[in-house]
Amino acid sequence: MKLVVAVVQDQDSNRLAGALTKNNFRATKLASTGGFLRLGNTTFIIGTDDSLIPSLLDIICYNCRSREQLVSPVSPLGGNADSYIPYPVEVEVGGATVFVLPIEQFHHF
Ligand code: 2BA
Repeated sequence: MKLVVAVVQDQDSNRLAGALTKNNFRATKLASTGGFLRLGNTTFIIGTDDSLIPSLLDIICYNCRSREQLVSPVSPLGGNADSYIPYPVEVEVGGATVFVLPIEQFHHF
């Protein structure tokens, strides 16, 4: 058995949750925040059999799009302004960041 942790953009979370339910995957949705952009995103935790990992990854990949996001750099108050970029910078975010972890034990009481 594996634990899949998938960080996705909020815009894709309902679509992905629906697709997971439709395909009989059990999932928990957590509200999360990206460390870099400091924007809300959604983290899914999904426990499933090893044999189902490829189809789960297909579902995540199909339902999560990558998007351009503008980052406004914070001004360096009292700091060195030499390296400060005074305009928003575009970064590409997602589709999804996915970790697949082994599960030592699973209990469902
Ligand atoms: P954020 O940390 O807010 O990152 C959003 C996007 O900003 C990233 O998209 C990436 O394109 C860019 N980015 C992040 N850190 C950067 C840095 N140090 N320098 C330059 N650009 C940077 P994604 O890579 O698609 O990541 C989307 C979200 O997935 C992240 O949001 C974070 O919440 C999660 N994530 C990504 N990699 C992770 C990791 N290794 N561990 C835990 N969470 C991760």
